[in-house]
Amino acid sequence: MFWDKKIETLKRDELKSLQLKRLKKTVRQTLNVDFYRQHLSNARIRVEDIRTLDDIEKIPFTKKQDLRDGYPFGFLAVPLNNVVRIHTTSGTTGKPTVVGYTRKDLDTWADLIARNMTMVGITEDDVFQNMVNYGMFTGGLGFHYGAEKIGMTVIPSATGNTKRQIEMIADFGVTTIHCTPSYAMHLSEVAEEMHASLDSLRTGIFGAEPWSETMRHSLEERLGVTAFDSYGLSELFGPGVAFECPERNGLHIWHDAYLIEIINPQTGEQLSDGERGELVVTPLMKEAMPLLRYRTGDITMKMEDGCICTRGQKIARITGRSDDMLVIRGINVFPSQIEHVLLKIPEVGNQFMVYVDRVNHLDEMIVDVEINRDNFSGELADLARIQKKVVKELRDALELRTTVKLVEPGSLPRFEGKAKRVIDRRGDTI
Ligand code: DLL
Repeated sequence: MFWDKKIETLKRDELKSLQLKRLKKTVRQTLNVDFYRQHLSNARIRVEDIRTLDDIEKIPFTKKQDLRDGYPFGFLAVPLNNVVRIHTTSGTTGKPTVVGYTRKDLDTWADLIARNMTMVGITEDDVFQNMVNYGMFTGGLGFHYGAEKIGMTVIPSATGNTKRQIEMIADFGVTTIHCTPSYAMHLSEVAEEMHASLDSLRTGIFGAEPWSETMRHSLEERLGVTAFDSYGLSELFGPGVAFECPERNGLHIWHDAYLIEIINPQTGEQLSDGERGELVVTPLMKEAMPLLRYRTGDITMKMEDGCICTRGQKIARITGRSDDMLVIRGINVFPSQIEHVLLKIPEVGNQFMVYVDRVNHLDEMIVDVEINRDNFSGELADLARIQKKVVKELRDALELRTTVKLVEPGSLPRFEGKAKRVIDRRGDTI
């Protein structure tokens, strides 16, 4: 099913000429921003120098820190009275990043979300419960207006009060839910405790953080949904940048709206299809806050062209962020790999926390995971057996020795938004 078949299935040549036209317009639009006027002049680039799509490589990257330095409105390319909404991303340190939208931006964004949801078979007949934060986070209002555009029945339930969320699913006959995968896992636990029926559910849209294939299987089984991965970031409107089609093998990126490159995060060099690196995006349809070659920090790769759904080239699911990657005794570890291992072990639950310490100059990784009472005899010997098993599975997958602590079911934190499962305490050690 298509929301805008012509644009979603544009032939390569037509797409390239549309991208080039929009790229030139975007570069011109950025000249309203002091930072970009300086940035382009330092690199000796004029709009006329962008003659082909490859010319984009002449333009230097834009980094998250540049946006932070422009706080609050330094990156707006239109007067503030043309900005009808702002969102912010909460950074872990310092000032947040501010994103502005014109009325046209909001319309473009809602349209991209509508494309995504229509692609997976959602229609105006669906009842949609949007269980994410409705404030400065882009997931709430972003999906809300996209869903309304399709004509779905929207329940803006936001986060919190999980029992009430479950009652609403049953009472309103909700067919489609949207939340972070970690909240979906919590929702399924609470529904099980309540012996609640979630029979009306058919589709789960999960995103805003990395999640593994094992997590997908687990959510599908527990919630009775088909689960789709949704990717986006506030700087590029929010959700809606890339989304899985019913094939669920990679995410379609909307190439008429986003020009993408994959680079080696260390050298900035372009990588080929099939090589994993950092996603760099130049949005082609943003008015209030155009960006050039924005470094997302997200790790993925371009996949081979030719999905049977006939839409364009896909990217692989995001494995993590270049800055979330833990380097433990020289070995690269993404939290999603740990999740993948733990979810395959029936004796433990699906919640975990990872702590990283430096002890006598050596990195130590401690993984706290809840025991699953259904598969645990209660004997001390069984506890030792399970612990050994988890250590072994983690070692086999990560090639790393970890300390595993088995904890009581329900004792680890649950998350309503993005999960924070890693606490790196190495900086605290003197
Ligand atoms: O998380 C937008 C969003 C809302 C996407 C709802 C999907 C659903 P930010 O808060 O700016 O925006 O965070 C963006 O989250 O750079 C990724 O690191 C991560 N991220 C988003 N989607 C995925 C995903 C929203 N599907 C940052 N898989 C991005 C992995 C994701 N990571």
